Amino acid sequence: MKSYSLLLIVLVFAFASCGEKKQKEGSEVFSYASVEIPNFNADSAYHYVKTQCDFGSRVPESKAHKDCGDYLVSFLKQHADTVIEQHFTSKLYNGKVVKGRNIIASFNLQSKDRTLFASHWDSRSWADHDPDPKNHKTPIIGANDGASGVGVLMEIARNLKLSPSQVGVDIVFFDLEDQGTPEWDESDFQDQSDWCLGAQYWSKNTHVPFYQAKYGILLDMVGYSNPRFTKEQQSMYYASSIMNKVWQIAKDKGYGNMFVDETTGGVMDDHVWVNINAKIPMIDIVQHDPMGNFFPYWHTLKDDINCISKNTLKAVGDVCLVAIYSVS
Ligand code: AHN
Ligand code: ZN
Repeated sequence: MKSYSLLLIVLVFAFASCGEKKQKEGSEVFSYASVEIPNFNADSAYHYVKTQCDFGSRVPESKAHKDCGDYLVSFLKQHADTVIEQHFTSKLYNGKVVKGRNIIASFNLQSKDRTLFASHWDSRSWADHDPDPKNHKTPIIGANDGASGVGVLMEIARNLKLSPSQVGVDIVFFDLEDQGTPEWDESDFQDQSDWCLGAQYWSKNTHVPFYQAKYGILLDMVGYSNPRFTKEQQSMYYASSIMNKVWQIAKDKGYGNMFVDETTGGVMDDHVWVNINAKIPMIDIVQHDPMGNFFPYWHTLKDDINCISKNTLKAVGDVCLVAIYSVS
């Protein structure tokens, strides 16, 4: 009799602590809060990716770039508390000065505890990695390289409007990430400062003075089928505990086949400048392999909507939503 009531007490406790499942990753211990996590709709994210692609290549100084920028601003204005546009100019690798436009949307401005999400929204002006050399000077559509991360974050913005989060969230769409020196040009920027021009600008001129976030997540090329998101070296250098946390979330959600426990070399991407200049620990979720390659159609004319897998968008979106709503 006595042992039955003991069993009952144990069971009640086991149930009560369900939402507080403790996780261990290295020395890191964190708990999932028992809050409802909104549903990331992959069809919706796919639609946002396609809409961007339908404008054409979003390369600097083009109509598609202007129109897509306007679309992103108007979308975010319908979902966020505030939207700030940063207009700036930058010099490309060849000395040409172009206009850039970073777009920043903020949610739950009251909260001092903030998380930063970002992606680049420009597409590359040259398909310099295309197998056919005659395409090397043609702009790409950038469905995966550009639109995928933005599409996932738009779907997150839609969810944040419907189900406001405890933490404050800032979503930044960086411009001019992908205009680094083409492979057919001789110029050599040893420090790779010809890439990520929008992130370089924002990280030195944040949209509000002294902006701080607890951590940041950059999404780059997050739409290809059966991706391998590795623990990229720059992210591990600046923000290993965030990276381990996010990979643990992915594993717990059943996405361990995409978020693999493998380290790969550093990628020059927007997060590097956010880490260096804004001093916000930011990781990059990016498809990358030990040879330093990205997805098979990287910087080719085939980086179009056919590259996009709803499963991949869903996995990345789900992981980000858990990070926002359920992990402190
Ligand atoms: C370099 O190739 C130097 N960086 C890759 C960053 C990138 C390009 N992300 C998307 N396109
Ligand atoms: Zn690129």
